[in-house]
Amino acid sequence: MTTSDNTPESIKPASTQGTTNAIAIKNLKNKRLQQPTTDDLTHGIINGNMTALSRAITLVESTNKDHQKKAEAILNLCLPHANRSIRIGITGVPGVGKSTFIEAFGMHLTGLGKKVAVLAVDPSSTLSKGSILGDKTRMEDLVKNEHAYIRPSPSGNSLGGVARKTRETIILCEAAGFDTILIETVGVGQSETAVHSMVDFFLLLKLAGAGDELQGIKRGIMEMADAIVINKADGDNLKQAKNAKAEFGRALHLYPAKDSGWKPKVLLASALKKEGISETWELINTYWLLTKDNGFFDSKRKGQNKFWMLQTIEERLKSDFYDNPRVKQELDRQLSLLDQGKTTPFAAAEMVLGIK
Ligand SMILES: Nc1nc2c(ncn2[C@@H]2O[C@H](COP(=O)(O)OP(=O)(O)OP(=O)(O)O)[C@@H](O)[C@H]2O)c(=O)[nH]1
Ligand SMILES: [Mg+2]
Repeated sequence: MTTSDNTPESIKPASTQGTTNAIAIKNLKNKRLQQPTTDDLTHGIINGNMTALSRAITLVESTNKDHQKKAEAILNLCLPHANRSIRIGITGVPGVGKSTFIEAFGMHLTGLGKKVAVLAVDPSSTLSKGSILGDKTRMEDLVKNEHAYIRPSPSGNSLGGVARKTRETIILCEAAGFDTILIETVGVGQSETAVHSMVDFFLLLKLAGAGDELQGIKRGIMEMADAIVINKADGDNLKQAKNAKAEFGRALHLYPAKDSGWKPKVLLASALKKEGISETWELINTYWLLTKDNGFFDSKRKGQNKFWMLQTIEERLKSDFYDNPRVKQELDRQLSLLDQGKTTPFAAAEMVLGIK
């Protein structure tokens, strides 16, 4: 069908209608005009505007190159306003009560006048695009609290990528005035190591009565913990929880002393009954005072910055290398030669690495 026929304007397909087109273009232009600039977003964040914060985090999470550039600019401008916070990692197996605990803990903190941001590093979201904080239902009050900000975990194809996004999101939240950052992760895999390298204090939630194997907790995670909170210490479970507290206390004594000069502690809590919540905060405060005083707090953050810089370089080198079309081609060729027994893994690797 041509557009030079005599069909009345009103029944022509939308794409050929002059007036509709003009309106569409105008709308598009308006929409572009409405897109805030990086300066707008930065200004908004620093003034505590939650919409600006959410938009900037969306840019951080985007894989679009333009968005990433914008995100970088915003991060640079926000950096001088960040850092004034305490970052707390909370880990534990599924069902231990992390979300319930964060709800109670977050409400307690906002009650003390704190501004609380809740983020997550969720290894499962890299596969299923799901989200650890999908269950916002467990944070009913905190979700509605104007001094709290809850952001579901970003998705991505590598834990490194997801962790980087979370780290950058921490900076944005701090610039927006959040002074307490809670980062939730499931304590069953690699993610808690990533979270450990971005927090000041690492809290492990455990259950009484379930063996370590059953709880899927590796010894390494116990060693990383600055505190172990035995949750669900209520009802029939209380006696068992008290026993577990004594047992974990003894176990922690066996670990080597930490550089922080801090001796990890064990506490009992019932997130459901909101017990042990204020005690947990007091404990973290004691840690903060100690490590601020002995210089560990600041030196740990500096160490983490170096770690993330090197991590970023590594990630970039790897992705640049594998994205190179000539590398892809040579890789395929060498894999097939290897398959046919015509080369060795080392010779094949050398050939691929030799691509410039
Ligand atoms: N009795 C008791 N139940 C609790 C307590 N804390 C949490 N629960 C219950 O335990 C279940 C799991 O709690 P969640 O807060 O969703 O646990 P989670 O660790 O966030 O779980 P995932 O998000 O799946 O990793 C829920 O049914 C809670 O009501 C507690 O202190 N006492
Ligand atoms: Mg949860």
